[in-house]
Amino acid sequence: MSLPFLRPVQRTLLYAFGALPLILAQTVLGSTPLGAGDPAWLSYKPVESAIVFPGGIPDTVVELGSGVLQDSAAREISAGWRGMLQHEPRLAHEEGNDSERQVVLGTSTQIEAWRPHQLPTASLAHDAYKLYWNKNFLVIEGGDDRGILYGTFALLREIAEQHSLMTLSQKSTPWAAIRWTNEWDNPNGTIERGYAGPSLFFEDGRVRADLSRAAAYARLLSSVGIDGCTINNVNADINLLRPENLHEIARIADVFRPYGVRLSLSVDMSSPQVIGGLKTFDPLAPQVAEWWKTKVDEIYDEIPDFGGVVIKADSEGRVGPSKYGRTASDAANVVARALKRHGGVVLYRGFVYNNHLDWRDMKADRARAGYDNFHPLDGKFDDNVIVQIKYGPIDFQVREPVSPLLAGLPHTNEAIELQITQEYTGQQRHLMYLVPMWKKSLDTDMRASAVAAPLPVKLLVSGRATATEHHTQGGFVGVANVGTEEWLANPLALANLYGFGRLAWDPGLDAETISDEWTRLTFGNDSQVRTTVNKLELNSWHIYESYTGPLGIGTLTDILGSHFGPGIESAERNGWGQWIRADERGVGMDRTVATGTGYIGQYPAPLAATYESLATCPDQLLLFMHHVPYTYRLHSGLTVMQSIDNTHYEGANAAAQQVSEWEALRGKVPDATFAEVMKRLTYQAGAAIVWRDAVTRWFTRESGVQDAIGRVGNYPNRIEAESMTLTGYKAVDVTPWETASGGKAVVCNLPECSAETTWTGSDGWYDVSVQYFDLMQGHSEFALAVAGHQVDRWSADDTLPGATLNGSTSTRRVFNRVAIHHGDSIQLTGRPDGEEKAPLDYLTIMPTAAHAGVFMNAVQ
Ligand code: GCW
Repeated sequence: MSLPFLRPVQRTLLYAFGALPLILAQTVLGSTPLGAGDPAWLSYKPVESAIVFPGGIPDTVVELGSGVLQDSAAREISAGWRGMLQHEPRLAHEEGNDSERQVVLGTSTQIEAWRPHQLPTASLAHDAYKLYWNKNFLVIEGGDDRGILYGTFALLREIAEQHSLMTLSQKSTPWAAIRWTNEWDNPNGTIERGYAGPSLFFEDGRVRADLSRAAAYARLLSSVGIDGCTINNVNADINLLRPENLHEIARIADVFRPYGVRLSLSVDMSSPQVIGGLKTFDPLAPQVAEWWKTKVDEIYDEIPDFGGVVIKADSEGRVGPSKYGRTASDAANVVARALKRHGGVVLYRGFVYNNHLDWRDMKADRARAGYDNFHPLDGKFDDNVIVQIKYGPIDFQVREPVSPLLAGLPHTNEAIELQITQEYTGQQRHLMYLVPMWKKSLDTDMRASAVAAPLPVKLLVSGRATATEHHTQGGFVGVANVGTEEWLANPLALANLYGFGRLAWDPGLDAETISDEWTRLTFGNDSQVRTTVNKLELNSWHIYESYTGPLGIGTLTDILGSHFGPGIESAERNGWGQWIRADERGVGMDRTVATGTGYIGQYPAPLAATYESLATCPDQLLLFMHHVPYTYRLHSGLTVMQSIDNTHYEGANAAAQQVSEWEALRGKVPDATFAEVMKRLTYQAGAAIVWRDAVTRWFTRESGVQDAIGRVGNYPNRIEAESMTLTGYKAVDVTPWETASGGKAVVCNLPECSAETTWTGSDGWYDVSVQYFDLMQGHSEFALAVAGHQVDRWSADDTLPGATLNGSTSTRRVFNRVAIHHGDSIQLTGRPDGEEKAPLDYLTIMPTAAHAGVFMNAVQ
């Protein structure tokens, strides 16, 4: 049998047809890191120094104090001056000649001692900074040494944005004390819900020997004001608390310290029993309290600036205080008391719910769980406990109302938990800038009364919302899950890590400003690059939401598997409680007080009233709050069903459009970045079609309501693999059915199979796309031949999440501008590899002219 794969691709044919942008023929997401310790937004590209420092570049950096933080600040200024201004400053501990321009670093106290009574040293809070000129001195004053470092990064940001610093005068104080990331890293080097390769911290069950990436990460965190990092999974490996491991973990704290990042650990509540050998882990047992105290003292012996612990208990199979009939506050407090004298805190997660709910019970509701479990404990937590609450009551969905628990703990410290890693939001393969979504939560007004002043969530997590004994601090936790592949693998996803830090520092910043800052720092100040990148980032939430979960229903992803591709019914009829309650009559969870689960009643009255009434409930949250018929008319005037169809088609078209927008930046951003983003946007454009078709077909079948303009189920340019002439290939059903066109695919159980069709259209130039499945394991090979000539071949070597044919593993290969004549044979050949049986779904053949030569029109 001839092996088409061994024949060279017929390049002459490709060139003759002007094989456009081969990049568009690329569907495979490789894992090519741009290099260890990639500088991300700290790349310090050259700027016009005459604009920034019209009076001359300060040539000396004077550290008034000493210590690692001031040293880091001075080193950072050197790096910034070198990269952006092409000058190497002198580092000194004493000022030079008064007539020379110099940068002076010091705490308020040091500055007062340096120029007694001459400078306006207002009292600065911890971590706060001021930047100002005093004669020839550009002063970076910090409330403490960490404030100096934050001020330094702020100054460097100003330079990178090429602002004139002639009249620089800035003061900035962080919004809240807790600005942490959580990393869900496991000792074996994997990261739960991490999408950028292995851990920076662990490998093969131990702390990595080389921690240079961890150090580089601390620098990135510090540059946006993040002051804490929890290095291990909240599903905590209990062994990390053993003495030999703590000793190793201290090495990570050592590389964090120069950047003011305090290390913290996730701990398991059963530690006193499992590694302490006690008979119990009952938080009220004196020996348990003693164990925690001894363990915490041991930690501080190793890590004197240890930040504290994160606790996930009584949640998703983790044990907790309920085993002994104790409460979350009992559990949090026993650990908090051990930490107290060292200045450490407990972040106790509010993500406690029953994952064995009875789906038949129309009053059961997972969304209620946070409030039901924690509100009764308000005021019972010690003052160094902070309850860490996910922004929404379910689980990091593409749209959720804000968790009512945030307004339900007036006498408790609270932090909001945001997710930087894109678990349910496209796993960094889909573009989604999360800042606008986070801001929506932070800006939600939880006012307790119609006449009282607004009470936005951002105020609730500041620690200043109410003056009570146990409500003194708060903050922001971002689940980052960075890995060794360029932090978040997708270069554009780094705007989320950057944005998280900036918002935690100042939630008043708007999403546009943050995107633009990040873009300028990352790519420079070119206006076309700024416009394009900002547009892509700012539209991305809307686009992703449009082709996934509509009207607040939840993301509609496969919740029982990878949380990536569509899997609509996975939400239904199981104990996880992410129900969408869709049947032939209607859709949505009735969470009203009047007839539903009563969830809405957990909100303060005015907000509850808004959600309770169909007249005022926003369309975007309709199906989260209400069960309605498919014919229900939205405020937009569309019926629910028509809105689902329209948004999914618009979303898929918009996703395709992103590819051509990015194409315009070829040569304007680094080549490797360009290629990596292009691969991902190209993949996304195809995946959006898979999503579109799955969701619209599923709801059409369920509701019996047809798309008013006939798009759903009608794909004129598509040829199903199972309808082609098959040699060796066999048709199989795909589960869930809506994730394959026609519900079927073909698979090959022989060394090689083929699927062939004869072109019945007219002669012309066409773009051909092949929809196939690429499983996590296996590298099947494919070839496409037209009129007997191979025009393309590729390997299914991506690592899409999944081992079966479904919406998570469905992907496509696009080949543009190929000449096809009436009567030509079009043949696909597949060679399986292991369990990956060269699976094919369908072929699409579109006239090239119909869409200006670029394969971007998703309507196919
Ligand atoms: O979103 C879910 C994730 C789990 C995670 C859990 C949590 C670490 O699917 O992987 O567990 O949330 O936040 O604890």
